[in-house]
Amino acid sequence: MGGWHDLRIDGDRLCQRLEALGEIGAVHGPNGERGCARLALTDEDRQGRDLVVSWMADLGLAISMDAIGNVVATRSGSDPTAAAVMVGSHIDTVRTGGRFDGNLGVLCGLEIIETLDQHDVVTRRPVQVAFFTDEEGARFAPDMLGSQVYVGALAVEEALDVLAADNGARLGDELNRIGYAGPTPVPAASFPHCYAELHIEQGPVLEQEGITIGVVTGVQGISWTEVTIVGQSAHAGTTPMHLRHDPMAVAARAIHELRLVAGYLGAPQVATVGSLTLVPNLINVIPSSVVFTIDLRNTNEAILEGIEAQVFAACRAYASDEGCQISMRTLARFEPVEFDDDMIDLVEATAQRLGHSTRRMPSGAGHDAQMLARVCPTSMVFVPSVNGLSHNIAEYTTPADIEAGANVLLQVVLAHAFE
Ligand code: HGY
Ligand code: MN
Ligand code: MN
Repeated sequence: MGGWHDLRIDGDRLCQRLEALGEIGAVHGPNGERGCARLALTDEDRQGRDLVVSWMADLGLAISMDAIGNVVATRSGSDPTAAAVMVGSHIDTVRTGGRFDGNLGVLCGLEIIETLDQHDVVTRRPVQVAFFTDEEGARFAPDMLGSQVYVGALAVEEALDVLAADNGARLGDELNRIGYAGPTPVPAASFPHCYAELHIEQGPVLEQEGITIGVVTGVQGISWTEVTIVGQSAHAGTTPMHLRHDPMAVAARAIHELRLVAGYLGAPQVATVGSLTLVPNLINVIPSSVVFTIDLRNTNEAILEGIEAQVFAACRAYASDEGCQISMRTLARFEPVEFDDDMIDLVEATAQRLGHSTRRMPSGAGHDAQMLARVCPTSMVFVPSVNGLSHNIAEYTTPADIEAGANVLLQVVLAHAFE
């Protein structure tokens, strides 16, 4: 085929950037694990943003920052009126995050652009690399917050008023504090011609099947709920069991029910209680209140709605049995997303042309791509996660798989950039 079909990225340069960005908020484990903690809009996130923006500037890109802190950097094409080909992801992490989740997709975008520059490639369409604010949602729910605002799925005013789970800070104030409340209006005035995202799988499937490239067909539905149960705080030693109103007893039954229902439904249903807070959280005091989160996901919307109804009804029944009050707050709710058939086919054909094994699969994790899919043809490229680990400081993907995924993304970009 020749021409741009033979173009390849510089894997070492990409891995060096991953290493450098991974040093910001670095978390070292007892067994040599090297993770990252750059929760959205913290000082570490600012430092990470500053480093990536400096790399964008070094590449001479036109950099725009919008009102929710999304950053989009553009390499010009020969036709300035043409809609851009966009790649991107996020650079915020969970508190026990890895160096690859999100970061790989953004830094691969920079690597693609540097490769095009190195080979004096002139594309017709502009090529853009973006990082979106608060993809994780771990500090400011919902997740994919910045890309939702970018596509118009969430009003910026509502997003700016979200309060942080850790210290109650207002998102808009934190955005101002770190200097990333940008001038570009949201939603975006125009959308990309297409969007593609390179991301680690964050699960065990590719590794277990010995597959290099995951051709992502869509993203499963996501349901996040915060449950607050209020009981009667009392002495642990003097209060008979039948006279208690113990919110922890309600939470324990609810969490057990969650596991039973998810187990009964089987894959792909998943259910997680990742956060639980007792007040006053003391050994000899029956709690006054318990707050916990429920994360439910399924590729099938009807089944997801079914488990939500079943679990929420169980929570209410258990609270009533115990004489406790219960309230629930939806933190995030996204239906399953199907990506664009042509983009999926392109990712698959490109990976196979480059000689890689492939398998089609939905994403278990949420991604900015599921928001971009609302406004332009979108798909994703997955590469394996060692031991299937992510949202864990042991998160790792090999340089060979990183290079394979990045070259697939490069070729997907070029397939659209000249048309
Ligand atoms: O929760 C998720 O799936 C993503 O990491 N925000
Ligand atoms: Mn991610
Ligand atoms: Mn993540």
